Amino acid sequence: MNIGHSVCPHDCPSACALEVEILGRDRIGRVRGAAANSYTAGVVCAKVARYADRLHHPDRLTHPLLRTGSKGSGEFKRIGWDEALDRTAEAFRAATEAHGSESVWPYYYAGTMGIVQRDGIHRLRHEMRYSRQGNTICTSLCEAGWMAGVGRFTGPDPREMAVSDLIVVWGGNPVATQVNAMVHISRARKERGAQLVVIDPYRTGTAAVADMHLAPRPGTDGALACAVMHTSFRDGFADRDYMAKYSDNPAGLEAHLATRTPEWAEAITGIPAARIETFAALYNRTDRAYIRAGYGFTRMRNGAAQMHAVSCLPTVSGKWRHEGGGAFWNNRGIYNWNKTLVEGWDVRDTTTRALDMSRIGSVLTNVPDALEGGGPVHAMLIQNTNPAAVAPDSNRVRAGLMREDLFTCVHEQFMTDTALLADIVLPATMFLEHDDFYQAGGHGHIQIGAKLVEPPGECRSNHEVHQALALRLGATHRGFAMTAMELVDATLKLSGWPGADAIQAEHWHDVQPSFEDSHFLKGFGHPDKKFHFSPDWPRIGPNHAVMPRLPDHMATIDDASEETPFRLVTAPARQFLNTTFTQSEESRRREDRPTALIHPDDASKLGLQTGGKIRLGNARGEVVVHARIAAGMQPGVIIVESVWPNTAFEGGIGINALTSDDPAPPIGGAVFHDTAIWLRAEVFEVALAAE
Ligand SMILES: Nc1nc2c(c(=O)[nH]1)N[C@H]1C(S)=C(S)[C@@H](COP(=O)(O)OP(=O)(O)OC[C@H]3O[C@@H](n4cnc5c(=O)[nH]c(N)nc54)[C@H](O)[C@@H]3O)O[C@H]1N2
Ligand SMILES: Nc1nc2c(c(=O)[nH]1)N[C@H]1C(S)=C(S)[C@@H](COP(=O)(O)OP(=O)(O)OC[C@H]3O[C@@H](n4cnc5c(=O)[nH]c(N)nc54)[C@H](O)[C@@H]3O)O[C@H]1N2
Ligand code: SF4
Ligand SMILES: [Mo]
Repeated sequence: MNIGHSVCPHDCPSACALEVEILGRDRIGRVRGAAANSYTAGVVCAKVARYADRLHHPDRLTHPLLRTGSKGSGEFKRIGWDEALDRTAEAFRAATEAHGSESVWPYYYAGTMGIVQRDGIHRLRHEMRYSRQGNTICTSLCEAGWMAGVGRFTGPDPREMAVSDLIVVWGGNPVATQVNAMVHISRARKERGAQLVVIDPYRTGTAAVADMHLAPRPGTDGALACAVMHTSFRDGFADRDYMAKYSDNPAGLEAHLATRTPEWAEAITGIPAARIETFAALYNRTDRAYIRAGYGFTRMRNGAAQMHAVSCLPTVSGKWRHEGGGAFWNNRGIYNWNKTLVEGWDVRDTTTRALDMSRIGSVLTNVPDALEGGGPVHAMLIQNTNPAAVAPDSNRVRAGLMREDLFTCVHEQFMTDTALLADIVLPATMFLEHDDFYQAGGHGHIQIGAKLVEPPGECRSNHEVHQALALRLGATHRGFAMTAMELVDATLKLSGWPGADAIQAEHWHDVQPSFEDSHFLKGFGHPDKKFHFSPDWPRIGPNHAVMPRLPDHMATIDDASEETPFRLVTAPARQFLNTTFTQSEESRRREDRPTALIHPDDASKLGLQTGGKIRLGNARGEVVVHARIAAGMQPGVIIVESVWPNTAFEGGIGINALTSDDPAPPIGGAVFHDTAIWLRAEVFEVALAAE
């Protein structure tokens, strides 16, 4: 059988090297992880193994569509590509003429992580001087917190987890969200008897297989981290020589932590002090202790401070020095991209406004501060993302997308919640149907995924849409004249890497920095080469005044109150990837239905049983889900694994009706796991139905 080499394009730190069975010019079979890739190690998640279901799904969009009914009616008719592109270009031109170029807002995210197909939208944006986009929906809080202390986006090679003696998965759930990390963790457990500790508010799939699970109240990891560091100083595990050489303010930190005892942390986190001591003792006495920081614990109003606090641990005890020791969040800093051709850096005008993508609801409903002092948005190209479901404050997002004076063209693979609200819908190729190249967040490989099969119907790639719109709008950047593979090749070379042919020949190119660099033996990423316990927050983001001067619990979360006594976490679902894969029957079957996990004590107080219907709400909205009683979390914590489409919910609005688009300091960022809610059993309805 013909096997094609590719890369998983989805928004997942694993960026798996794939081997795809090619069954015909437009047909694939099974998808497997490449065994020879040292990070993928022959493993992929179940949802990608059955990618044929997604690629050949009967509901794929295959022709351009024009809305015929009222907005959101779901009534569309088939039109040709020329008409669809002409209408879109005309709407952009009309908005520009009437309201200026910044009234057009190209909007994108990470449906594909391919650099040409994902980021090429900027070339059109910059040349046309359309509004820019602040990319805050996923990584900005992690970035701010990591930058604050470490100063560079890399860390000890994730493959070193296989030679660690203790792996701490902090605020992430790799069993669901990046399964390959588990391969390396499992090796350490099998070969070295390594311990796995998971820090997560609920018993995730990863927590369920761990040696120890600490379940803090959401948004309190800063306190936990401080208590662990307190014990390091108290019990003689602080590495004073290391800190003298490699950190900015060890004496200040020690004095500050004197009062941050495990008892102090117990009151904030809800984790008993004795358990904090047990974990701290394990951490303190293990040299090869690897903290794998996830994203989850940063999706909070205090998220940047939480990430910073956690990244301080290995500095206090000097663990960065050891193989299999230190901390890792993401490798995005190692690739050295020159995106001039892809993004049009040479025509970028940084005086155009940048609108915060997480605040799309506020932007489109014309909240003045969200518009950054400018006027309303009147036209959008939405590509590679599904904001009607994934962005916070869904009721507001919907109200914005329903505006009659807003034109939207949505380029999609499926009729998503966002596409349903569009004026024009364009059908998009999938990754095996176009050329692209990829970096990895969770390891250090550059990979190329070339086109392997023909797309169905009239699907076109993102790059082809950029080219066609550029032609109609008069954008002439040389990147528009290049094919996707020419952009791949040229960008690789401009960035100092081998070209496309060379990388395709070796299948992937390993650019993980040396041991010395990734363990920061020559110093950390700041100009003074030190790790910063006292961050220079003003350098990191404009809203810095509230940030703690030293690692701490930052008490700015949306805490439980009398009216909203529960804390909601909307953690990722294993069989979906954000809303991608929500069309796949097998994924839906395995996820069952939108469900809230609830502590047994809370359930019994409310007279709730597993399967009972409950309504969750706050000032922003309400949703109805089914309850499932679950142990392994604290009372008062509710988990709704996400992101189900809006259409899967009674009332047609999904979980992000409850989440807020408050921009978290210091630099903005969505706070998906930081939501106070009330909860009601839907007994009234049950009683009525029984009559
Ligand atoms: N199957 C699947 N895989 C995915 C995704 C998906 O939706 N589904 N999404 C992809 C994307 S876009 C991303 S960014 C990554 C995200 O991958 P992760 O690093 O796993 O981050 P999150 O998805 O935000 O959340 C992970 C965990 O953080 C926990 N958490 C929430 N609040 C807190 C807290 O206050 N403290 C602590 N300690 N933990 C907390 C949640 O309960 C959850 O289990 O995964 C990618 N992979
Ligand atoms: N409640 C809650 N909400 C969340 C999160 C959470 O944990 N909880 N996680 C947040 C996070 S971390 C993120 S990153 C965001 C992600 O949000 P999005 O980036 O919007 O992710 P998806 O929902 O997967 O939507 C991606 C869309 O891109 C389409 N697509 C894929 N490839 C292509 C392509 O090549 N071309 C085009 N045109 N389209 C393509 C897919 O069909 C899919 O509909 O969601 C956020 N929303
Ligand atoms: S684990 Fe992540 S990168 Fe690997 S196949 Fe699954 S979604 Fe793709
Ligand atoms: Mo994400």
